[in-house]
Amino acid sequence: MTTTFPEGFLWGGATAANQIEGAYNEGGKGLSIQDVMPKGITEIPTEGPTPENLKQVAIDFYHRYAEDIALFADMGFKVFRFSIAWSRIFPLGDEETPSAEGLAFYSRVLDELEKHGIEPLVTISHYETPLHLARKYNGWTNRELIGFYERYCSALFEHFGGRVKYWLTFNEINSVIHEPFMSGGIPTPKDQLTKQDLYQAIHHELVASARASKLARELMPGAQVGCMILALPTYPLTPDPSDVVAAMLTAQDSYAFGDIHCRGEYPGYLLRYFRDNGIELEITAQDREDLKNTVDFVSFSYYMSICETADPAKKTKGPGNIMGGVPNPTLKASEWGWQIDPQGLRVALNDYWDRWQKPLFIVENGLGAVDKLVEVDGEKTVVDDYRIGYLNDHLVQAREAVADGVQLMGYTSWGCIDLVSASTAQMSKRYGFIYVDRNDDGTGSMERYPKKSYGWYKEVIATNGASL
Ligand code: BGP
Repeated sequence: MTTTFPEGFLWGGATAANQIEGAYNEGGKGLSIQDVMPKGITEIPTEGPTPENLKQVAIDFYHRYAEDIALFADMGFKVFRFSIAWSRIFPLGDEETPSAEGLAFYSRVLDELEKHGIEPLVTISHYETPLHLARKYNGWTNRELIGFYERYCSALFEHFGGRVKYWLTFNEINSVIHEPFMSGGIPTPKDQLTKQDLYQAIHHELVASARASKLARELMPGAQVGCMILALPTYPLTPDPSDVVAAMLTAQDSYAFGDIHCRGEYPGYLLRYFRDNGIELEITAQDREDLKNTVDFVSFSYYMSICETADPAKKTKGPGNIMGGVPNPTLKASEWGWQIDPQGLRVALNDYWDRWQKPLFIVENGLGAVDKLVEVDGEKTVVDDYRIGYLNDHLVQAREAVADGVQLMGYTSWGCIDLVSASTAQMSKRYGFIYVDRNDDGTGSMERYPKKSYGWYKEVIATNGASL
């Protein structure tokens, strides 16, 4: 008998505020770092907001949330992952009092989810540090951000505590190693940022994350707090033991974040890395106490695996290796070079479960592709069999992992509705089950059209995965 997904499995979709909401200067919102990133991760941030930044309007979820949530409900979503824009609640980030208007918007979103019986899964910080905190404090390099984040969490937990059970502290917290501005609000250019400052910033985020867990336990009994990690299963490029060790060391970049969140202290291999690189962090006795507030579950994104090698001559870089590693010669890739490896998901699930023994939640997975709107039986749609194939293959592997004994809470596919891409800042890299008529030049009617994958996913949810 094939093992199926557990009863009550949380099927749904995932988004982030800056990629869907738009209304970047409405409702009392302050600027976030995304408002000066019109080109995604590739270019230097602009001085101020510029009209070509598609995130200014995004897919206008700020005004269309009711319509969009109704579509998610029609697909049968049990859970919807979204982020709260920090700069809607604290426009500058360092104020004393939260914005009533900002809180009211998310309260309306929660009303709508409750109406449809959809469980919210809230990311507290998803690549959208208030710009003022980046510019005035140099982002997370500054210890003061722990206090600002804690105040922000208190406001959320006090207002939404009874309504939101599942919380994620920082989106893809390990990505700060590669993307210090997007992930850590650190404006210092990457090549000028010292390892010392980078790891001190990481330390502040880790303490803030642990303090959020502590606060959640105090203010919201019954709530569950998870960390969120960018999963990057790392294989040795060849069976040469030197490549195996190289892969092990690269994998530790991601493991470290889960280890600290799950074990409450720094792992030995990271302390060694600090010693070897002359990094001496300021870690107070209180920090050590705080870090002991471990998470209830581990969530992660999964898009690709990578290879690693010790041989400098083989250290090629594929277009998809934005987080490091070298391409795997056995795998095909998406149009953006992200290598497609469904079995890697089973590997990651088994690995994380064995390592941390905490329930796991796949909170991002999906295929970015160029979609073409066509007419079928008089209705506009996208025939996205490639996306169905991708998702089906990954879910089959998730089911294998469940059969392996992994405790899996749920699956939220990334960009369940088309949204602005994080890396390219464009619309044309689409992930959704729902097509949004908006183009890279900002034109388009904003109409929503269900794609073929919409009906496919609805069936997957209705059958709890038996249709895969
Ligand atoms: C993750 C981010 C998301 C999302 C996704 C897809 O790293 O958490 O915000 O955008 O990747 O990436 P992209 O939009 O660059 O294709």
